[in-house]
Amino acid sequence: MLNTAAKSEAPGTEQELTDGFHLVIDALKLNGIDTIYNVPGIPITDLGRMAQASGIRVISFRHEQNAGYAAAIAGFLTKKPGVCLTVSAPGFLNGLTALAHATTNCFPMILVSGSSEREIVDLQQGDYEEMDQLAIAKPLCKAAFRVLHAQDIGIGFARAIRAAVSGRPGGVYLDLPAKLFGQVMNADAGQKSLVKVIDAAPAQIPAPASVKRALDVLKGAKKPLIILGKGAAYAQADEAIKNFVEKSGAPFLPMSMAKGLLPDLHPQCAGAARSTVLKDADVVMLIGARLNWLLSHGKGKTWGEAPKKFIQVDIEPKEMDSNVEIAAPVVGDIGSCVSAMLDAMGNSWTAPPADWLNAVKTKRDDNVAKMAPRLMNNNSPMDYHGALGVLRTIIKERPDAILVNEGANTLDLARGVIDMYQPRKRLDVGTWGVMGIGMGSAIAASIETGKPVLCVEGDSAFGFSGMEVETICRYNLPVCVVIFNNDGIYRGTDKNSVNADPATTVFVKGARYDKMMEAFGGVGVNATSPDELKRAVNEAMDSGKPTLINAVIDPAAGSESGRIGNLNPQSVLAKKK
Ligand code: OXT
Ligand code: ADP
Ligand code: MG
Repeated sequence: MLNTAAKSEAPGTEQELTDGFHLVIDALKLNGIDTIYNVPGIPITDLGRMAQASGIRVISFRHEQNAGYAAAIAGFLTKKPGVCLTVSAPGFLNGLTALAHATTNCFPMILVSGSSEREIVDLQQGDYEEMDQLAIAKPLCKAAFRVLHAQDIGIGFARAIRAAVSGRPGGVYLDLPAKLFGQVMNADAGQKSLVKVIDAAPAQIPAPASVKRALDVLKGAKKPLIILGKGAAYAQADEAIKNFVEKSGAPFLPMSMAKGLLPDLHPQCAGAARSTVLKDADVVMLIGARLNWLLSHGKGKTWGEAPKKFIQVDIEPKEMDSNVEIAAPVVGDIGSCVSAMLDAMGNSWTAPPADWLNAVKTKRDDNVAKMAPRLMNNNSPMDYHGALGVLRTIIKERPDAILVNEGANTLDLARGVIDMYQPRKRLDVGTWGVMGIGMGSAIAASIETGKPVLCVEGDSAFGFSGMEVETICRYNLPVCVVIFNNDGIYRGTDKNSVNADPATTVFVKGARYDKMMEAFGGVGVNATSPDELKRAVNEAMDSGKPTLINAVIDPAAGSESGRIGNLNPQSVLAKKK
């Protein structure tokens, strides 16, 4: 229903009017967008107020980057574009990192930003917050548009929505100069100018020949492996994927945010035998996962000596052969591709050879057995395994809770220790390994799903978005933040041998992050042992009260860069000194 702004006043010409503010809100509502993540200010303060008054949920953050990360993960969770609304220049730039992150991770998101007057910006005459935002956004997102006239708002939003969710999803920038909001037009004409996007992400059916080729390659495998990536989680084709994997009988390896698509305790899960399956598999089928740095580009030591054939299922044709030859590309949306493969498998698919399945199982059982005793300790201060052991049990008991995770050791160890049981329950740093996604992801996860959220954060990682604990308290969200406080980045033990400045990687010793939560009316707890941690997290998850637990971790427990220390360049000169 159109949101009419006013009536024209000229006698004898009375007509219903609308304006840019109302048309933006109507365009969003018409397309089912019911939440905006924003930071208010000139020129979008009233837009936020009016959107809220019209029934859209407007979540106001303390910093646009966090609002942007919230929008990005909302897109991942819902398959609808997450919308972030920012003010011009500095607000826009703050949101831009998140837009680039969304694009890199293939999450649909729209960054809507107010901007300054075109005439002044283009002549560089120094407008309030002057910046050519469209030009700056363009290389960092999938598409970028500017709307100059009220009658184009409908088309502008339609283009942005379609660009964000169709094909490979990604970030879209929509530039709305301040003047646009006040432009007035006839309400009827305004309503007619709006566009409800029909079939925004059309199914992309794979070519039957590509499906047959993929199954032929898979059938020929002696040591098959299926790798599930976050594209598979995004696709929401959970049942088809589960049926396909089970029918294939092949071990599967979930990438970090694909954990839980099938439970980590599924008998075919090879998560705990990662190096073995990557090294020894002869045929690898990638479903919604790219052969980027996280998979060592499909070559080198990680992948072993034996020749391999890759099958890749992806919506983006250009992804094929990006790092190594893809023997069987299947281009289409994952739901359609996996269903087509499942149909074409028939009823007599033969399970992979038993020696392969046994080898994977043996390695998995070994690794699980090796880790088990480390998870049971009750040391104080805690080590990572002791603390994660209790969180692992808590997620097992509450499988529909959402786990947000960032840090270095805190990330890498939690990924291995905490088993996931349901799809799209693990949200983390994504393709760029970005610190700062924590609070935005937790807030959006809670808003979009209504589920409780457990946020496991390194103390450094938390610092990137920590002020949003006020947002969590303000909206009274069921978010429990656990900070693995080891006094620093990777470890709290570094020393500066030259002067009195602290070493570059350490923070204030013994900091009490729990006090931050108390400052805003939330619950703060200082936990010094796994027992205390368990009690505090269970209480938070039961009560749903915003809670922050400062989990005291041994400052010497972590390792440099967690599990990716090998990526640090080495200085030959520093070593010689
Ligand atoms: O098979 P093997 O034998 O090899 O064993 C594997 C599995 O089979 C086994 N496993 C299991 N065993 C038993 N049981 C179970 N259930 C099980 N599951 C698995 O365990 C091993 C390991 O398995 P895994 O983890 O699957 O495999 P692996 O080899 O690690 O996988 C490789 C990767 C690459 C896929 C994986 O490591 C990965 O996904 N890594 C992501 C890493 C990442 O993105 N890190 C974040 C960036 S690090 C750094 O850049 C940081 N910064 C800089 C910075 C950033 N990032 N951003 C911005 C905006 N500014 C600056 C900063 C500032 S981190 C950081 C802060 C760090 O400090 P914090 O205080 O926050 O954190 P702490 O470190 O805690 O202090
Ligand atoms: P991970 O980090 O988990 O390995 P990536 O982000 O590297 O995952 O890969 C995700 C892939 O999934 C991208 O190549 C993207 O094109 C693809 N993708 C996303 N959504 C779909 C979909 N609905 N159907 C098919 N492929 C998809
Ligand atoms: Mg730390």
